[in-house]
This record gives sequence, C-alpha cells and structure tokens, in this order.
Amino acid sequence: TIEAVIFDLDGVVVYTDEYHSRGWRRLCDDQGWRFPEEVSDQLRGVSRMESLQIILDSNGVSATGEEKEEMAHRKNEYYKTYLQEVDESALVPGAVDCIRELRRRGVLIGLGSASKNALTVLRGLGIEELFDQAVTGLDITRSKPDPQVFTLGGQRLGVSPERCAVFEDAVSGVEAANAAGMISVGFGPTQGLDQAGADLLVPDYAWLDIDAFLAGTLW
Ligand code: B16
Ligand code: MG
Repeated sequence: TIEAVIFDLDGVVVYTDEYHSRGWRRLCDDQGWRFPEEVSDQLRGVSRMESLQIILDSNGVSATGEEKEEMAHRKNEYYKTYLQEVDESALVPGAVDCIRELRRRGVLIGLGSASKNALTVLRGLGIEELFDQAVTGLDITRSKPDPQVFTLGGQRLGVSPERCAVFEDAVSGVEAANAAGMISVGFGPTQGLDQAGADLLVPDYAWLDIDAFLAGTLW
C-alpha cells in the first residue's frame, strides 16, 4: 500500500511549465536562437543551468561561465515576472482535490521539485499547507534523473521508498522516481513517459481512481 505521495510541481500541480517555456523562449528570441517544441519538453524537471546547456547545445552555441550565469539569471527574471500572473486558473484541474482526498485517507503528501522558485509558487497560490514536506531546487545538489529530490522527500516524510509514489510529468522525473525505488506515475501528455519506465500512466486527475491507486491494483 501507498503511504506517501510526492508531487512534482511544474506540470503536475501548476502549469508553471508553460511559464518556464515562455522564459526560455524569450531568452532565445533575445539571442536569435531557435527554441523548438522538442527542446521545450527536454527541459521538464531539469535544473536551470542544465536547461540552458541543452538550449546552447541544440543551437550549436558555446558560452563562457559568466555568460551562462547572466543568461540563466535573465531567464529567471522573465520567469519571475510571469509568476506574478499566476493565480488559481494556473492550477492543474483536479490536483488540489486529489491531494485533499489523499490527505483525508491519511496519506502523507510531499513536494519534489527541481525549481528554486517552488515555495514562492506554493505560497502565491496559498496551497503550501497541503504539503507535509517540500523538497525544492534549494535543497538538492543533483538534478533529476538523479533520485536525490525524491529520496530526501521520502526520508523527511519517514516513509520507505516502496511505500511512496511519485507524480511526474517529466521523463527525467520518472527516471528519478524509479531510481529512488518508488512507484512512478507518469502524469499528463508528455511524450516518452512510458518508455522512461513509468509504472502507471495517468493522463489527468479525472482518470484516477484514488482507492484503486492506493490499493496498488492499477500497476
Ligand atoms: P528554477 P519541477 C522544474 O520544476 C521545471 O520542470 C524545469 O523546467 C525548471 O528548469 C526547473 O524546475 C528549475 O526551475 O529555474 O525555477 O529553479 O518540474 O521539478 O517542479
Ligand atoms: Mg515537472
């Protein structure tokens, strides 16, 4: 049985993934670089500096450490501007209800996000108190697909990995959950979650039968 569920943030609880994309697209426009859709998907769950490197590589461009710092900072400033627009309409439909249902059944709730802005987003939406523990980009030294973000979350919740499930919209996040020895739920429309080894694919929260999920009969 599942005793804890750890949620990724961007693309699973809030559609801030779209705001991250907008931030990177604007940086690419500044620089005269391409930002194709498949690159946008590759940035899911990936840290800020690694995201920038993927964009540089896809454009065949190199930059000094100082230039990279400046560009990553600029993207984050754009992102923070967009965050000011984030309100309840940016919540993934059904996410909050699903978390409340899980809590009602005594399941512990964690956050496992690569984002250094994760707490700002939770606070802005007033949903911080739905989470028993939050691990964010400020707590980790290794990015998904490394399991650190989820392993630390499980430890802080006091639940062993095999009794934890992770909701993730990113290939890197599904891989991280599997590496942590947790049940991996590939959430939403991202391509490749199945091939990444998701234990269960959940297209949206309306699809999810919470009792069957907790009983472990869905995978
Ligand atoms: P920041 P998640 C991730 O959050 C995003 O998916 C990814 O696109 C972003 O680059 C990363 O956070 C770092 O975010 O620049 O705010 O530190 O999906 O793990 O919740
Ligand atoms: Mg995500």
